[in-house]
Amino acid sequence: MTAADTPIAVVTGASSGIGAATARRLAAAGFHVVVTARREDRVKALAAEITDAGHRATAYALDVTDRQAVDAFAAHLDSFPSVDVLINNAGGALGADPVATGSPEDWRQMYETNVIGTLNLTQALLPALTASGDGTVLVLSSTAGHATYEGGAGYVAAKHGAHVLAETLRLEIVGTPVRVIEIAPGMVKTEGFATTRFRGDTEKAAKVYEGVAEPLTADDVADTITWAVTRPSHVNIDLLVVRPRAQASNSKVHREL
Ligand code: 8X3
Repeated sequence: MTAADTPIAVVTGASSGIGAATARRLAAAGFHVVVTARREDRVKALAAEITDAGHRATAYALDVTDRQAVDAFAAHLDSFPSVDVLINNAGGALGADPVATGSPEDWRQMYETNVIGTLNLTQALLPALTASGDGTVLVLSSTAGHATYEGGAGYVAAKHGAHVLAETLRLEIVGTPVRVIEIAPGMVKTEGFATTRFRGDTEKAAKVYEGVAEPLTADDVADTITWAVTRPSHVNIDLLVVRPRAQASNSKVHREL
């Protein structure tokens, strides 16, 4: 960790799900968390909740795809003693259509949030992470970043992009005091992921988890992220794939129906 008393961790997409759970866990582990998302009311409420629990948190409204806003955010962080950890969590899926009929606009948006958003934050904060003397860039990819499935191509392509970004960055900055961690979760039941993917169709969203005894929770993934980030500085968890026991691959899921 940095010489500063309290290390600073930036979490994107912290308005709900894995991002919010990760912010709670990192705050409890001793980080001052800077929680960002487009929905300002949500990150403000989360920061207040974390502060009320006796930990440290700051809210900042941010769209990771807006480079000017990201640069302004990086400038704002100059007033903090350091920036030690970046959790690139913002992202998500839109649609589950076959290649033959998928919407190019969905594909574009998924590339923007999952890849360009991660690129924006990583580029903007890398100088500060390096200056901390002990920085961590974490990319929350997905098992979709490692294998494909029918109806998944747009999301799978975007998550492969996020995986490649992490892998390439690790090669390029080796020798600097920044490690690059990729966490690739499989089936995680969060409040928003499937509902967003199916544009509010809760029936279709529920089908994703139908009969699966225990999909991962946002907190399971947050626990994994926090574990990876709190390893000693010289230990780099390059890539960690985490799935529920009931899931053997992207398309092999045990359902009790
Ligand atoms: C989520 C995993 O299987 O919906 O990142 O693509 S999956």
